[in-house]
Amino acid sequence: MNEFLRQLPKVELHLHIEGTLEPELMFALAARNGIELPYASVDEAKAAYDFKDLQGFLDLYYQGMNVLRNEQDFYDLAMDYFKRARSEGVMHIDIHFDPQAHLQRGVPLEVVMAGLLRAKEEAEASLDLTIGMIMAFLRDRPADEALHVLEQASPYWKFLDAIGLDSAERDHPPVKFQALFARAKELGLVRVAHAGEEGPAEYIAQALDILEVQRIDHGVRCLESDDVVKRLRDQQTVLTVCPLSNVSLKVVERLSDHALPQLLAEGLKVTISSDDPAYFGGGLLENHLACADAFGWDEDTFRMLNRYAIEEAFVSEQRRDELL
Ligand code: ES4
Ligand code: ZN
Repeated sequence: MNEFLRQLPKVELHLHIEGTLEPELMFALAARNGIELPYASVDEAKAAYDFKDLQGFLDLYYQGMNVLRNEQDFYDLAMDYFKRARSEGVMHIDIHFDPQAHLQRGVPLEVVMAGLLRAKEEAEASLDLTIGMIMAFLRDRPADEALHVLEQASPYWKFLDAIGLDSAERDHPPVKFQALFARAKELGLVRVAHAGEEGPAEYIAQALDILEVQRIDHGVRCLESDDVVKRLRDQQTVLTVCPLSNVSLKVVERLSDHALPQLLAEGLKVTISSDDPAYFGGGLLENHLACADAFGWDEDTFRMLNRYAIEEAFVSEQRRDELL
């Protein structure tokens, strides 16, 4: 099974590029940029990645990305991950990135976009890997700031496949971003949103009804509402479920307790992703291996999950045919 999963051409729909920052690169960039880290060593950083909940993780995630200052830093971050993912058999990644988290620190949008787009272009030219771009907005920041950033991003609209919604979910319901998502729709951008990770099933319903999203990121708490499950099944809305993330952030205690088998049994269009691999114990291959171990899935199940991901990925028709 391990060899099968390594070889299986895999597609990842839910990945935060800032969450791929391995401690080794964090230290290298800190040295390059003259930044002091709150950790004495790589091991000390890794030891700190023991999270109580989503907020506990987000605190370290925003602190970690403080080493990203220059265009080359964003390029190195992304290119390092693209190479690692490719070596694990990943063929396509839709990446989320968080402009507000960088703007807030005084890093201009142009710096972020130039680095990420250069890495995307080079990976697509040299690695047989394709990359989709999801500009994500921070739900724990004001809605008008998000709208302003989307307008400021006008030179880059043509490079975006979608907008997303992430960060602290509790008390930040999708409805807060109704105007942002309406504007994205007007611009012809696809919409996705994190919902039902720590927030209630009601937030999934809001994301579908009010934000008109094409995918739900996470969505595991849909099982708390028969009505929401029915809607997700009827519309075959993709859920990008992140097994190791859910364990790390205590959404579930153990992977063997995870609702993934139940989500599949409900007839939902489930896919597997890694979310923030540098913080949650591994990339897409590790997530597959952990699922094989916890659920005993057969090869056909993994083939089906990756087919779902390919069907939903932000790729050209030609690339989709290649991958299917
Ligand atoms: C995130 Cl796991 C998770 N949830 C919400 N927002 C995020 N940003 C980065 N990782
Ligand atoms: Zn996420």
